[in-house]
Amino acid sequence: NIKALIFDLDGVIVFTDKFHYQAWKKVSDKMGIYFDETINNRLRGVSRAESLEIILEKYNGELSDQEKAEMMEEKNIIYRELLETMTADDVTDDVRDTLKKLREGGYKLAIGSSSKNAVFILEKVDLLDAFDGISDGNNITHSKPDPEVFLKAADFIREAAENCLVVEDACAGIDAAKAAGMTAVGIGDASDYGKTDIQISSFKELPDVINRLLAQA
Ligand code: B16
Ligand code: MG
Repeated sequence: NIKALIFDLDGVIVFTDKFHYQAWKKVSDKMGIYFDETINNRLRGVSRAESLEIILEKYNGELSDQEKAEMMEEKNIIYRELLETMTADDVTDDVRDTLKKLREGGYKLAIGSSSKNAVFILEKVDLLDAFDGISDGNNITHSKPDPEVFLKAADFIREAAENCLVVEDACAGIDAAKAAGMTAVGIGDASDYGKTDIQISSFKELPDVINRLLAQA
């Protein structure tokens, strides 16, 4: 019985991969590391530290933990400058209206994101109040595909995992949702991933998807 929805942030509610790309590109260019959009696609849903490890596959050399930390810090400063340009217009009407409709329907809504910048992003796009709980990169020790981020989200909104439906754009996120014992809805990149329970092509299909699940229950 679906009583709550947990949303991934990047790739579902907002689209910041272009900013991740620009920021990582600056940092990798400075180090002479090859980086392109294809590599950037592999960073979807992956933590900052794991993203750096993927980028460093093209680096011939060894970096100390301190040097890696500096690269991540530099990337994050550039990324946050780019995030500063975001406004309410960076969320589609479909997303905003659907969230409103779901809340009016009595569903609890939460965020389950790997990002440490989740609250900052939600503030910028004026969606902080749309959610009852936010689980993000700051409250987890294991990133997706580990279920921790979604289990914490369910905890925050006091809902049993089996009553939660997760909306995700990344395969690692779908795996995490299934490992948490939740229903997984794939959108965007994850929409044709074999492990999704339900695939959608647009956010506004969500209320119908839930109604269908409730009718089956
Ligand atoms: P940050 P999500 C993820 O967000 C992004 O998809 C991923 O590309 C990024 O590396 C990760 O957050 C960490 O972000 O550097 O801001 O902590 O899709 O889980 O909402
Ligand atoms: Mg995502």
